[in-house]
Amino acid sequence: MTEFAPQAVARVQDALRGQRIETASWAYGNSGTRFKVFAQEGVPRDPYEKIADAAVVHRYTGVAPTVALHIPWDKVDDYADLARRARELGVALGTINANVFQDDDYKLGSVTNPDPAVRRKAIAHLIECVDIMDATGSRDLKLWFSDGTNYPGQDDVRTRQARLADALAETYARLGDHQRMLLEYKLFEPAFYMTDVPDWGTAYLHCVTLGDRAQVVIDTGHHAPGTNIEFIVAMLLRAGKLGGFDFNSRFYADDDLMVGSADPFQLFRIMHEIVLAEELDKGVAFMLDQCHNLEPKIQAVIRSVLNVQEATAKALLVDHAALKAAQDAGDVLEANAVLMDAYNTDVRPLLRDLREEMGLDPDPIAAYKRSGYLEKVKADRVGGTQAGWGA
Ligand code: RM4
Ligand code: MN
Repeated sequence: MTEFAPQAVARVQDALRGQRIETASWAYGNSGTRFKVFAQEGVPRDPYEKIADAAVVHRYTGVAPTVALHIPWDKVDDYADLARRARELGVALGTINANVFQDDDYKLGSVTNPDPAVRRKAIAHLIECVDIMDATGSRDLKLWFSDGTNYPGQDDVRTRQARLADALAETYARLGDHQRMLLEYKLFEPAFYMTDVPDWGTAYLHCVTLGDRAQVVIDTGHHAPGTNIEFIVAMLLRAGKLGGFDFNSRFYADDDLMVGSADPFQLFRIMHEIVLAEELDKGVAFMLDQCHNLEPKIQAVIRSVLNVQEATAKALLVDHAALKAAQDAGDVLEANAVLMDAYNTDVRPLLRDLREEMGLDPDPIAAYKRSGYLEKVKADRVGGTQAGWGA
């Protein structure tokens, strides 16, 4: 195995110290499939308890200082108070995710619905989410639309695109100067014949029309099998349109498994593009969008944060000068070997050292387990209704 110079290790550790990974409030609640939601003991019963769990993830990892909210799953009377509580716990509220996919009204779509009254309702919700961002101090509004059709001929494709463009423009106009709109795409599901924002090209076209603060978000689970996601990363970076990631893993469809579990090499390749473009600390949001149906949730979120860190550390270890020299010389095998040397490095010792320097336990999962937090919340969080988006 290649030995890396101490200066290279120090540079990697510096970059990792500044990395930020946002966790998702819904990862802490109960989740499942359309067949069954398996409840877990100790699961939060309200947004305040979800934030407490997110704060625990940050306490042990040191790199997860924000938590994303999903509205209305995380609806509270006073968002400024929720933000204050988050600050007390050492974290902040992050991206606001809009939800226009769970009302009966949205059967034929939300912002693309043929009925203008339904479209108005959906747009009002998107604007309400910006009001919430003002109260929470959030930078990003993340939009994912389940809109689409199940049968050819069900509705007109171009008309639906025009409705979508109008809704996005109205919402974009409501954003403050420091706020961004992140538009997510997804290949299929729940619509089966045609999805209104199925791919990065569609998301990109809308974002270009809207302006600089409209950016595309890549949910790693939202592609066809075999899609070269790092190519999409490179294209969007080149166009200045990569707003962030919803990280998770997939084997089949939108499985929402832990990032870096199904294909850690893919995660490395994605982070390599980010590092190459020097975009690690320039505003690309690294978010988790996962559900932990079987495994203990907080521990799974910690594991996911560590997986992103490990992939980033490996990407930072790529010797760019050697890579470029091999590429320029047309040395296919050497170029590939430079990349694989970095990927095959065990970065766990480097990360353990870094955590010690940051005043953290070198083994976040062991430290979390020793803390007794899960046992405590299991005992405390009795009664009430557990959070979950129910399936
Ligand atoms: C969607 C999409 C969104 C997420 C919802 C729960 O598939 O990934 O980002 O908010 O699921
Ligand atoms: Mn997502």
